[in-house]
Amino acid sequence: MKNVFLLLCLIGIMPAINSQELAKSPAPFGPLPTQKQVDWQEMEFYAFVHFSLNTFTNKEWGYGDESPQLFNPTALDVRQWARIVKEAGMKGIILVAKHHDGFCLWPSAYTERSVKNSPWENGKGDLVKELAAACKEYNLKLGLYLSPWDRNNADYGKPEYVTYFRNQLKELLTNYGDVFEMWFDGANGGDGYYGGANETRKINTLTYYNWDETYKMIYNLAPKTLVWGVGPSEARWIGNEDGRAGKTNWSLLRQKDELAGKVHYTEFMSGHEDGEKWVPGEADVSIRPGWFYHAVEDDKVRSLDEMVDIYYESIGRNATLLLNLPVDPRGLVNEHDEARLKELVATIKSDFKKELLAGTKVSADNFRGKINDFAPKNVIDGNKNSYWATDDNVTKASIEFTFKKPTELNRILLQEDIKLGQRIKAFTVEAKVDGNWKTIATETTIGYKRILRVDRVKASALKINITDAKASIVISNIQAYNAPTFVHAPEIQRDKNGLVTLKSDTGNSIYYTIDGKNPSEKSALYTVPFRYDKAVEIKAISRNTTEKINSAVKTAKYGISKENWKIVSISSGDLKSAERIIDGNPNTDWGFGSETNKLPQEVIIDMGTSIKIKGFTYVPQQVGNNLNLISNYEFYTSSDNINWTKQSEGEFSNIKHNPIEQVKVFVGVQARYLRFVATAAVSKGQSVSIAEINVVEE
Ligand code: FUL
Repeated sequence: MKNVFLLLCLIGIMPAINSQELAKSPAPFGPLPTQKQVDWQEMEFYAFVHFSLNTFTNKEWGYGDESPQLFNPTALDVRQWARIVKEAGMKGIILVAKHHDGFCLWPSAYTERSVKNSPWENGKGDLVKELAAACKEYNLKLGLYLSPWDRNNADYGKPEYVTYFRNQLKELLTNYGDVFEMWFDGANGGDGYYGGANETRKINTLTYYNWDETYKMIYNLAPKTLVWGVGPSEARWIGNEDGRAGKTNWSLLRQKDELAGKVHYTEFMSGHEDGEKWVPGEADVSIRPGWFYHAVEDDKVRSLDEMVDIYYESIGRNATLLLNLPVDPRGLVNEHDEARLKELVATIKSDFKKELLAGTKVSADNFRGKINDFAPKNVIDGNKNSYWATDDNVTKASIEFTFKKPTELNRILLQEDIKLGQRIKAFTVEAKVDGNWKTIATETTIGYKRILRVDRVKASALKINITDAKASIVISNIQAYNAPTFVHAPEIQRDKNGLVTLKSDTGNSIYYTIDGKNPSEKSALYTVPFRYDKAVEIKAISRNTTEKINSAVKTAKYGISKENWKIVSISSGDLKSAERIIDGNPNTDWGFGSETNKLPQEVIIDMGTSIKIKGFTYVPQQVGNNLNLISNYEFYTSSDNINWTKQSEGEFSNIKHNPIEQVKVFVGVQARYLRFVATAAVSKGQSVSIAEINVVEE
């Protein structure tokens, strides 16, 4: 008998240890991801491309009446997009195949509003097809955005439109190979062209599209496609368009409540600890303020500082990162965006250059079984399928890493094995510095991936204490790194009177230029605020003088200062307080007085002198929960405060979810007086507020 056992062991049929020593794997806990969701989460970083009629009309949302003839890229090259995305280490591209204005980037059989009626490739082109081929060539996955809202379609709001929408979905899911993600945006219903009706159409997003049926159809046609957004989706919006997840981020959601309209989108940042379904977060953000390309934003590409924060606050907080590269009217990813993306990738690469825990001695105060199956050292073996697991019911435990010699570190990366559920509710990190344990982080969830940025410590040992979990602990990976010191670029502010203040992290020096040249440590050293009231481009860097490292360059462009600006009249409230509209500080705002709910409201500004302007900007209120946003406006100029000319009117598209400075340009005009009228608010019965009005000088 003994011989038979040995023989079976030798040929590998039976394990060579007796069954009592063999521990059972931990049972899965709570809602679990499907394999599709696990594969998707492992993609981590992928690109978004917004490119459509809006690129040519300079809008964020088209009304639906724009001519397809305007779609005319001169040098469109999808292989350039794919190359840039691939080089950045991203794993796929989600293309906006149809945005809210209804224009289709593929020759849909169900509408004339598509590339087939554009001059591009003489109407023979199919952008979805071209991109699908480029993705294949570069080994990237293709995802598609089909806007459920269609401001062009005459049937929008009727059952016929839902059939149309599904027909288009069918086209996209069957003609272009695998689609890894289908994106359904939450903006639905409102005013639009609607086949010439030019009216407002409200629909109930929860019921109108009959999502259950629509999803059934999708899964029948394309079971590999993960569906994002509205409806019973498999991944959720992160609740903002800044690309930032909550520090606490559960991949769970009370989706039943959500589908009953009981969840506010701000809850998406953290998900729900008690959610009944696995619906992980995807953080979406554009590399510049708008989703579509606007030339005026060429110098407003998000700073490297911001991009690095976004990376750590999305991928580093258990979300995926969907980064938008707005393709420009040539049909190319713009060079400003490509340059910033490269800087981001270089920074992240150098942050994670050398892993430090791999050679350490690992121990834990608890692990299941007596052999290696679930031993603590599994977290440093580089195998994502092996893990450290505690005995059932052990929800508090510590894992310790001892370095061969004291080691400097400032990044810690942790991963749960999500196939068994998301379990950890709280943990702390301790470092042994000069023989004493010091707590360097106190945190909440981990999930698929959590990355902590901590102050650099020189530690002889590192300890992770799981202090609370829903079930036994299952951690597949823990790493540590010593990222190079990141020097934050300085802040540049100029007030109404032209007083310039530069700020940087304590201990750093600031150098600046006002002649447009890039500053270095040889440029002027900033010591105290200085006055500069003329039009100027200020460029500044921070320098960590100990390590001799400079930050990226921060640029701020100003027209002449607002020193001579005055509020001439305001439709409600007092003139003095309304000065906040022109005080040069976006963090102070003016809310229209008592009878505020009544629109329109308006302000008249005297710039003190006549200048040539080609646009204005409205900075919405930045501070607070209710931003009192203006959705529609009229803008007039005058040289005498008597005769006014309307220069622009329209909507601040997408301001609700992306409350950034709104830039509106028009044909250059000489003006001294400005009249800004708020004609509609984002929420009905809401007061409106203005943080700042600026002009775009010619
Ligand atoms: C939003 C849309 O309204 C924007 O235009 C953009 O497409 C963004 C990604 O989603 O809600």
